[in-house]
Amino acid sequence: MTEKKTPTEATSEVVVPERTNSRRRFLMGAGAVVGTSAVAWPMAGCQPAAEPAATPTPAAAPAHKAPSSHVAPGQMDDYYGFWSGGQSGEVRIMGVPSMRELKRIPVFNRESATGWGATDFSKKLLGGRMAGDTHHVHLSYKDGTYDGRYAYVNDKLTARLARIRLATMECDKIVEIPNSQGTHGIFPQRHKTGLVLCNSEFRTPQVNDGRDMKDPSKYAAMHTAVDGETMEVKWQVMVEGNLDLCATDYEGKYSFACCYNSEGGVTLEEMMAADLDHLYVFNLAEIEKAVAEGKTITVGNSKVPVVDARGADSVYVMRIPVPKSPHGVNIDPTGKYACCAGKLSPTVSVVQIDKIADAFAGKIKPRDCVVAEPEVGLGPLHTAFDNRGNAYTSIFIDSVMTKWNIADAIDQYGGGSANPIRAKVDVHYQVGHTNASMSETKEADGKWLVALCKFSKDRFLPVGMLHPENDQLIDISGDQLEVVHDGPTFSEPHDAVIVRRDIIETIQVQDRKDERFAMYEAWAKEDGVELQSTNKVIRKGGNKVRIYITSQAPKFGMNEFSVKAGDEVQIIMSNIDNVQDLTHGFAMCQHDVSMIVNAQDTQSITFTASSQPGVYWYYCNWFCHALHLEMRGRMFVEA
Ligand code: RUQ
Ligand code: CUA
Repeated sequence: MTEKKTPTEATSEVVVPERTNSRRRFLMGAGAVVGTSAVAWPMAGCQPAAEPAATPTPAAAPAHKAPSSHVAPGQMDDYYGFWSGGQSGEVRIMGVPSMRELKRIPVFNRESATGWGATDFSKKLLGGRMAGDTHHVHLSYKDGTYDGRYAYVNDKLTARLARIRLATMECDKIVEIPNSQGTHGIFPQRHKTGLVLCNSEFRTPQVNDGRDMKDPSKYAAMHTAVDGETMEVKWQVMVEGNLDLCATDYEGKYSFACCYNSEGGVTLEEMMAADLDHLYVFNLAEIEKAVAEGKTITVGNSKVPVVDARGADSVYVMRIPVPKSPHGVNIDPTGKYACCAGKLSPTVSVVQIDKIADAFAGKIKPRDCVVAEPEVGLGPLHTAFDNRGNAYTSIFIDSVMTKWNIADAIDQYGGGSANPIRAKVDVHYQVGHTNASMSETKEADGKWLVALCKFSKDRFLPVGMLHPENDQLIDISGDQLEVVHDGPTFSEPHDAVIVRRDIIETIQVQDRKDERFAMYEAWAKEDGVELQSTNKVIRKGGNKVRIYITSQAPKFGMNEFSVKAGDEVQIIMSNIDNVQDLTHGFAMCQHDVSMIVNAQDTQSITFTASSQPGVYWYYCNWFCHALHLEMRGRMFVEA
């Protein structure tokens, strides 16, 4: 093992070129290489053999020839892309291949446009929290492909899992995961809407109540199962290593987690010390059996049953040794292989899933499940697939995408002469996640690949200190990889899935089946009113006032109402227009109140009336009609 350097030491040796753009790339490379240069395993074979040279970036397309991703004005995309929104806490919907942003779905964030985080229902889901960090979006499955019902997304910041109902593209559930910090990788089961498995990346004392704070050897992490239908936490498995990315098989037998810190370290140096870390395999049937039989503990205040699987391999968990701080684990569309990207090793370890049962039974060693380990480049992170037996791995340090063939990689590992590397293409720059059209399903179709690059550097107009990230679209339909589109993005989409458009069916006016309608109906029943026809001020006890109001373009059902200074005012507004996209809003001047109310929808929001008596205008803040500006009324605040 060569001597380790901290990133600061390494970068301080770098002669900084004049242009800031190049400097940034240089620094990234130098800093990142600390990880790899310090890695002994398996550096012996680390020199890329006869790999094809990276394809040069295509020059700007000539004006007369549209790129293959061109979607003409008025034409629709073939795919929905679901992008996480990173630190923005949201989820984004993109059209693929045009890479046009179609919508933002607020989830863990406060959003002014829709009132998410301010409306009564969203406040209830968020429980007062206003920030999030979404990384991984995945859709619910049936028989190995998407069923179009739900999307699930993690929140790393507060260890939460949220669900989006795809019919409305709105968040309908959020659950907080106990005994966890840094919930990172998530993956739903693929045979049906079953469990959603969630990894906590940060190890903490269990119980985290002040005990064992300074003793990391007592820290542990949780692999948590949430019921994808009810969004209740069903069980947890406690393990010693911190868990990164997550995957599930196609049969409902196993879930997988990459563990990059087998050292149990709490500093960078400690976490990078070992040459081998692990791919954890969780045996779901055995875990559920233990839960059913009560062979569980509880941790802290949580009632969730916990299977304690720390220490040695057991019927519950097996640890397959893989080099070195592995990051992404992805299952190929045949369901046969789990591909685990080495991050600090230039390799991807390919685990043959049908060997796992023998390893659990002790007939073979866990490491014997590895059937290939191709060298794909420096800093492999995530892998996507086509329908022709090829894998596409994002290579962070080299800033390339590598296409390699799984069968050839297995042949090479077994001593054969095949070269699995098929093609490479430069991406710009430092690619993190990647995904291909339908890649996470058995219906992978090998058409489009996205490379979510963490840095764009010199590719766009400079916009201040932070440059956009760059989501690049790559045509993978041919033998080579062709970058066809640069997509600047803000606030770090970490991951994306690309879904055939026929799978998604949205509603055009609210069907009033969302869970939140039960809440509105209960209030209406209590007050003896009909939500969609009532315009009325109802004084509740004390200083509480409930206001039922309707909207129908271009008028509110009530032009004025009166409250007292300091009243707690709840607006319950129903949009009774029954036309698609005929959206109204309710905005109250000087009160920080703004919310969207879609066609046939009801929304509610609660605020404190100003202590300053006077006239306050409310208005419709979503364009709805030629007389949209006239759609307003007065709130009289009386002393
Ligand atoms: S991680 S760059 Cu949050 Cu998905 Cu891999
Ligand atoms: Cu109603 Cu604008």
